Amino acid sequence: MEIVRDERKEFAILVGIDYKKESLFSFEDSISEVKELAKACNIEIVSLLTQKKEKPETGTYLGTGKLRELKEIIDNYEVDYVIFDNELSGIQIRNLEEYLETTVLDRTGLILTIFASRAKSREGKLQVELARLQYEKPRLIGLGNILSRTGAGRLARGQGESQLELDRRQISNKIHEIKKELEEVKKHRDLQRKQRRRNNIPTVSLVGYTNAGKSTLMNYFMDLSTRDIAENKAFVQDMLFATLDSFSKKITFEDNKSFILSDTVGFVSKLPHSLVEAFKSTLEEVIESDFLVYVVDISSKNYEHQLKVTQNVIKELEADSIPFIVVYNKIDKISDEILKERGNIATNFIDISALNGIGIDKLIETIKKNIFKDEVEVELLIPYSDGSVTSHLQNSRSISKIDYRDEGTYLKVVLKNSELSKYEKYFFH
Ligand SMILES: Nc1nc2c(ncn2[C@@H]2O[C@H](COP(=O)(O)OP(=O)(O)OP(=O)(O)O)[C@@H](O)[C@H]2O)c(=O)[nH]1
Ligand SMILES: [Mg+2]
Repeated sequence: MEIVRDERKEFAILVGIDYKKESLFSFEDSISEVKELAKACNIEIVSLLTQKKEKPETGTYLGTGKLRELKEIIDNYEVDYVIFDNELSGIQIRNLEEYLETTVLDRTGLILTIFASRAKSREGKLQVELARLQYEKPRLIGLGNILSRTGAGRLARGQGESQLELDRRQISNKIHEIKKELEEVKKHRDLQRKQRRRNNIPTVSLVGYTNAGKSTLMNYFMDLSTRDIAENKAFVQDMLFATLDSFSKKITFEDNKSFILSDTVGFVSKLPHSLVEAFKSTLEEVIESDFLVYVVDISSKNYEHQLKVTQNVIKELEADSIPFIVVYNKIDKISDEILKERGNIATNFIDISALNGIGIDKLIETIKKNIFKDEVEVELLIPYSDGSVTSHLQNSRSISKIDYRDEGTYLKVVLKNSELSKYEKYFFH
C-alpha cells in the first residue's frame, strides 16, 4: 500500500491481544482508545493486527506465527513504530525490537509521550520525568544497542535521550533527585493550601476521565463567579489529556459565598501506576478537597467504564471517603431515549451540559449544600463602636442584608456553627 507521507506525521502498526476479560470496556473500545492516544502523538495507525489468546507469551508477547505475520506487515508498510495495546515487560520489548527491527511502543509509552509533550509547569515536567524514569528503569536491559541499530523513530522510548544509556543506578539517583525537587514544589503548594484552610474557604475538585468536560465546566463556573473573573481560562480541547497541570480558582457566588474549584488531569484506562504515583502531588488538590465532582461524558458509549476507572483512581488516591456527586455531562449530545435506557450505576447524580449550562443550577445547589453545610444564617446587631467587627464580616462573609440603625449595624450574615459563640453577644432577637 502506498502511504501519503505527511512530514510531521509518523506511522505505526497497532497490535492487540483480545483476552476477553473486561466486560464494560471491550477489546474494540480499547483499540479505538489507543488509536486516539497515537493520534495525540501525531502517529497514524496504518494497520491493525489482532490475536485472540488466553494470555500473552512471556518472552515475545505474541506467538511465533503472529510474530512472523507482523514482521511481514512491517516490511510492507515501512512504519516508524509497532504499538502494543498493553504494557510490555522489558524483556518483551527487547525481544520484539530485536526480531522486528522497529521501535516498539506500548500503551504506557504512548501515554507518557503525550504527557511529556503537554506538561507546562515545572511541577508537571518533573512529574512526567519521574514517571518516565520509573517506567524506563526495569526496561533498560541493553536497549541502547538495539535502538541505535534499528534507527529508532522520534518517540523511541525515553525519546532517545541519554537516559537510555544510563544504567539503573544512575536512573535511581535521578529519580531520587527529582523526588527531592518535587518535595520542594510540594512545600509551596502545602503552604497555599494551609492559607486557604486558615481563610476557611472550602475546596471542590473536578475529577474524571480525559475529555469528559472538566475544563469546560471549570470555565462555566469561572464565568458565573461574581468576583475574581480571570482572563486565563482553562484549556479546552477535543483531545486526550488536554489538561495536565491542575488549575485552581476562587469562585464566588452572588450571595458572596466562595469556594476554591480545581480542574485536574484526566484519567484513562490502564493508567500506568507510575503516573498516578508521580501525579500524586498535583492530585493532592483532590485528596484534600471537601467535595468532589466526578465528571462523566454520558455521550460516550463507555461512560460506565469511564466512571469505574475514575472511581478506581480515586480509591488509589485514598480519596474515596470524600463526599461527591456524579455529573453526567454532554447531556445535550444524547437523545431522551438513550437517556432513559442508560444503566443507573450512580445513585447520586445530576445530568448537565457544561457547554450550555443545563443542570448547572442543580449542581451549584448540591455543591453549596455539601460544602457550606456547617453554616447558618444569623441576624446580628453590631454597635458602631465595634465597627472593625462589622467590616471584617463585610469583607469575608456572605451578607444578604445590611441596615444602618440607631443602635448599630444590622447584618444578616452566614456564619460557621463553630463561630456562633464568638458572635453571640451581637445576636439580634
Ligand atoms: N456537546 C458538548 N460538548 C462538550 C460538553 N462539555 C465539554 N464538551 C467538549 O468536550 C471536549 C473536551 O472538553 P474538555 O473540557 O477539554 O475535557 P476535559 O475533561 O478537561 O479533558 P482533559 O483535560 O483531556 O482531561 C471539548 O471539545 C469540549 O468542547 C458538553 O456539555 N456538551
Ligand atoms: Mg481539561
